This record gives sequence, structure tokens and C-alpha cells, in this order.
Amino acid sequence: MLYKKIMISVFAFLLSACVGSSKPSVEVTLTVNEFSYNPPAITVSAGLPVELTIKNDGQVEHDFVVEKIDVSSVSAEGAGVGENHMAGGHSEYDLHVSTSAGGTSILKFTANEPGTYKILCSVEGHEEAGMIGELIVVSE
Ligand SMILES: [Cu+2]
Repeated sequence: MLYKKIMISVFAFLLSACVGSSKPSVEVTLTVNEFSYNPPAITVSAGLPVELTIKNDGQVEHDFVVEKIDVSSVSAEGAGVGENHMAGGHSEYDLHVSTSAGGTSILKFTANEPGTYKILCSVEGHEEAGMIGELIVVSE
């Protein structure tokens, strides 16, 4: 398991190094539906601001949650952001944005610590249905 994580991190690092050599990419788009994130893993650089666009192609609301991560400069806007859990019910999440069916929302943040973090959808039953992903933070 650890080996797998290390290999994924190394691969992500090499991939980002190739892409990053021309221009560091800070804009990431995720498409969500029942019940997955596409792509299932996203890679960002520690210390660089990220603008994550989440497009919900599904028939129901979904959200993007990272329960524990060291982040700063967090803000969220867009369709459904104020609905469901965002208004305080899940303030224990370090990163969270909801996106209504057919909508788009944007989550801005800067990740401070390299590592691999689990993404999950906190809408009831969705994580159990396999709606998880990975946020990979690499050092610059
Ligand atoms: Cu969901």
C-alpha cells in the first residue's frame, strides 16, 4: 500500500514536472456524476494557488470534501455552494464545496503540505457507492 502510494506520488511528480516546465497549471477541472470524480485523482503543487472547477453532470447534488488537509486562502462560489452542508453542518471539513445537479462551482485553495489526500462525496450513501478520489499535493 505504501509502495503503491509512493509510486503514484513519483509518477504524479514526474508528470507535473513535465507539464510544469512550460507553465505551472493552477486551474483544475473535475467532472462529477453518480458516483465518481473524473479524473479520479488530481495533482497540485504545494504553495501554489489552485482554482478547482467542479462540474456536476449528474442528476443529484454532489460535493467535494477533503476532511483533513493543511490549506489556506480557501473560498467557494457557484451553483449549490450555499445548499446542503456548506452552511455550517460540516465545518469540521478542511475543504468542502457542494455542486447542485447540472451546476458548476469553484473552490479556491492553496495546499501547504505535500501528500496524498482522500476526496469524498459527503452526500449520504455516495462515498459508500464508491464516490471517492485522490488529491495529490507535490512539492514544487
Ligand atoms: Cu455524490
